[in-house]
Amino acid sequence: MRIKIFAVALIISSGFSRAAERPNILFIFSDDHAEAAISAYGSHLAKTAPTPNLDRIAKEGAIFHNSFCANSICGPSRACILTGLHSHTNGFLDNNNSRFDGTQTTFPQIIRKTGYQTAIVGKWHLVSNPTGFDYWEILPGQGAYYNPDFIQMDNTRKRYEGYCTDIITDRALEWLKKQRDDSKPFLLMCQHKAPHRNWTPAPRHLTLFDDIQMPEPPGLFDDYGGNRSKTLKNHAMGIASHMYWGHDMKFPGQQSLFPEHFLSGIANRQYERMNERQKQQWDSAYTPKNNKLIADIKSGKLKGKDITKWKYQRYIKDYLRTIRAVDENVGRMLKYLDDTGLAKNTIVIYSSDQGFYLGEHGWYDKRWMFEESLAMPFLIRWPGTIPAGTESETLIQNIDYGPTFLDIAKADIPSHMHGRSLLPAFKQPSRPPKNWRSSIYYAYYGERTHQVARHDGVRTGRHKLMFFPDTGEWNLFDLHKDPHEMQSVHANPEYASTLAEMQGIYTTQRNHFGVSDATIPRAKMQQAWWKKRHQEKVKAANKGNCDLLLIGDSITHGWENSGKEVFEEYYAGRNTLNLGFSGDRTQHVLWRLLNGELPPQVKPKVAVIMIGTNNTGQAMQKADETAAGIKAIVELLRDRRPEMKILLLGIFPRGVQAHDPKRKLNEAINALVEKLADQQHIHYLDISKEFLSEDGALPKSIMPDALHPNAKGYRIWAGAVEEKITALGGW
Ligand code: SGN
Ligand code: CA
Repeated sequence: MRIKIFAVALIISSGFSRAAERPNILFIFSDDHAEAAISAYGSHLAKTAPTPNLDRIAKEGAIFHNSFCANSICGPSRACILTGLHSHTNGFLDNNNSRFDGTQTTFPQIIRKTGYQTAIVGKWHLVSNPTGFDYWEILPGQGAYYNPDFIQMDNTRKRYEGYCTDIITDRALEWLKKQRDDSKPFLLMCQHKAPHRNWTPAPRHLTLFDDIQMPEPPGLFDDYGGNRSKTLKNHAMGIASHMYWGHDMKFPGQQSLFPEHFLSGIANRQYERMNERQKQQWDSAYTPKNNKLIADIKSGKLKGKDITKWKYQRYIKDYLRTIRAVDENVGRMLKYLDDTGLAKNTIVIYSSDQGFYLGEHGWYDKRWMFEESLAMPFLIRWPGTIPAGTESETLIQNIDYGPTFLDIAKADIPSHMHGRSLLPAFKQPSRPPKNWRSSIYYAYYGERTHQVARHDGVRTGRHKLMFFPDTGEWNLFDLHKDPHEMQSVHANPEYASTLAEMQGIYTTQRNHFGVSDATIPRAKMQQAWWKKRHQEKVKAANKGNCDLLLIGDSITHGWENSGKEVFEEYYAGRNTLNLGFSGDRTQHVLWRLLNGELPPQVKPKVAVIMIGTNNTGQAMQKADETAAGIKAIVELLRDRRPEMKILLLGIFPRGVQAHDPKRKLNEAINALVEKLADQQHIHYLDISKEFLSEDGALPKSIMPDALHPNAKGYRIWAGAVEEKITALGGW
């Protein structure tokens, strides 16, 4: 009986009692939907391709005109949303090599703990399976437009006959109808594949727009001059030169005609998935149009730039056709909310993982920090809170979504999150909230796909600064005078003070988020031994628990060599996992921890960390940057293992003499990281003195190369930390 009463009390004090007050959240999210393709944003396409259902969200709620992503590509944007963190901290930097570490704190996990029922349906694209959801059903990778497969919660796959956008909506509605627990508020993330490449329309939209010409965007024939980065012209995302006959232009089979205009090699894979009826509908829509193009080029009626214009029409119409299905399906969801009365207490948000080039700069795709792909649409309807017809200019970003949802759920926002709750921006949308940010930070980490050079930068209400590290170039844009970003004014003397000011903002933002080489997770897979060791460590970690975790570089690695005997004596009996890797810098440790060396079953009592001397030795990286790298490691461990004690060791002294510059640099790092200790979970110990002679020299008899301890050195080390480790681990 007593137990029962206790349980009821617990329910009342946690999520249950708040269920009624807390609104549901319907988050409708698409893939690559540019603002220009939502008529509420009022672009050149608004009249020819209206989106009435999306516009309805804006009309009954708010539209945000300065909404941006933090990294303009799929997986990374989604990871930013889930974690409230910039890419370098959530670890999902790019689509090619990243795997989302779902053991980190995400907003769905927290919101679920506070009593929300959570579900996600559709595109996920984060490699690992979703965590924090009561229900999920996701597309594998990019997913398919026709007759798509979905990964089920038991890891099996299920194929649904039909068109992807319709099916994702069906599945989301099905969940609402059959699985929703109406004693709880819900978070439903309905995430479309459309309008992602290869822009395959639904059967019912195959001839939509056939009888009209879509307006062309500014900059369709951009020449990449205007003092902009020389990397621009290396792109592989041009409408003129990088469209495939099959995949993009929807011609059947493998064409090889007119190779100066069309690439061959990738067929239309969606066609291959279609059933006979779908193929017939497809062929009857496309064949006449396709035949006409070939005839027109052959006869000389169409040549040069006109062919590019034709390609733009084919591209933009298919893209907008896929959006027509999105819009209709958003209409279905809104109708369901209306019909059931849920609309009143449900926040509806429409957004997309990033924007997209619809021919601006001659491009399709995204990645660049130029407006069209930096911008993320953001429409929100919140009856009773956001006045209908609100237009907001506040600078918002995808890292804000998580904190916002948590705030809506009346949950605490973890202090490590980079983003901020948008609630103040919703409540007083006419102007930016007090103390709001005046600039956003953006970073793209580079990938071979489409050959966009890595770059990062900041954007204020008026200016945009970009930095391209591979070429050392700065670009500066005045968005008021040059909204299409055709001219970089970084070298224009009239903008000298603006450049200096923007560079100051850039440095401040990077410092604020701790961005530098030391914090951007990095693998060393090109080194065979490192790759092998990493794989072995992942395997060892997956075998079972460990009680003592050692994290570091060659000095920690050395417990397996010069320190072996001492290790046997002190640590072998403590179920120890050694994650020391020769040559590693903070960024490599971060990568390893994010990529399998700390699986869920490893729950050490104590982690001993010593890292940073290679940031000094190999790069002479600034003390505050290396310290930020160490802090990032500590924060990652605090997030993943809140119960674990951390013993952070000051970096050992290096260099024979006390005044050795590298020694000094290590000391400066130590002075900064010492402050991380809270004496509760994080403890700091500097045992440098144990190694040094009275005059501060580092004796060869302990560290023969003035960097790595010998057996004697390892004995000194073990002796000096033993008391602390024993106390922390309760051994
Ligand atoms: C695929 C596309 C690219 C696109 C990336 C990233 N090629 O690789 O054009 O840039 O996805 O898109 S395709 O052959 O599959 O069409 S993202 O939305 O996942 O970021
Ligand atoms: Ca995308």
